[in-house]
Amino acid sequence: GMPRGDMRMSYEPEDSFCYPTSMMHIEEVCASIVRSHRETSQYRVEELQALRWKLFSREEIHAYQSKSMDEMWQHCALRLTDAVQYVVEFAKRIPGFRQLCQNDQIVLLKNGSMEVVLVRMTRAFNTENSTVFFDGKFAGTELFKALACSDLIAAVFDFAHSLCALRLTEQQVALFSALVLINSDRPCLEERGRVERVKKEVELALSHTLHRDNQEGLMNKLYQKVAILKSLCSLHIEKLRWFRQLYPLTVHSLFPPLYKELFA
Ligand code: MHQ
Repeated sequence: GMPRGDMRMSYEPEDSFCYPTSMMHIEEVCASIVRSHRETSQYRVEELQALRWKLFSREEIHAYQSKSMDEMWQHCALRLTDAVQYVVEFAKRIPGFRQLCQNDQIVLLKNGSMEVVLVRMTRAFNTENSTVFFDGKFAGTELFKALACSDLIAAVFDFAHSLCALRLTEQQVALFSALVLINSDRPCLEERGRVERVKKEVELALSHTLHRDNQEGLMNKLYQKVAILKSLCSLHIEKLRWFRQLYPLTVHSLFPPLYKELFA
């Protein structure tokens, strides 16, 4: 199952996050989320920037395209799971997340971790040639041909393009990622009110940052992206169901447990 051992957090008084909202407090929430993002971001932006012209050769692309469908799915599931693991770590460090009940923590991660991976993808995306950092180099959509879900891949790349166009700072990416995770509209939350309270804090932190950056107009644009993220993640789940019907044993025996737990 979900690494419950991992998810179980030391006891903290439950009102540790409901002191009155003051400017000082919001600054602290901002700083804490930005730090958590930095510490769990898997790759630093400067690192990714430096590698952005390191492309796969024709031969390498061909090798990926020649993989069998189940082999390529397994490979991508592994890469995605690595990325998701960093997002789980990020979530645990969002002020208030660890104080939510375990059910709600899992609900938020099941619904939001892939969405945050896609938000983080913008840091690893080169808009000039539509490539993404994958396995140490930059890859275009054609490299993922063997997955046989070109519609999903095209939609994910389109999304990366449109989110990159907003030119978010690292701070804005951090706070937007937190807002995507702490979504009190997710089905099956047990203590929706508490999630709502944490969400309000994160929302305040994001709007505070946008105000400081003189970019309040971004808030609406970001909320538009939330809807697209939701549809991309449903498409991912739909593709996984389709794949599992074709290759049940691959999913059962070879996919990472965390990937199955969150998405299957
Ligand atoms: C992260 C690093 C990172 C890691 C993995 C159908 C299916 C199973 C998968 C990257 C979709 C294929 C992912 C690996 C493809 C869209 C997935 C496979 C930021 C995100 C990033 C770059 C992931 C982006 C999405 C990728 C390429 O820090």
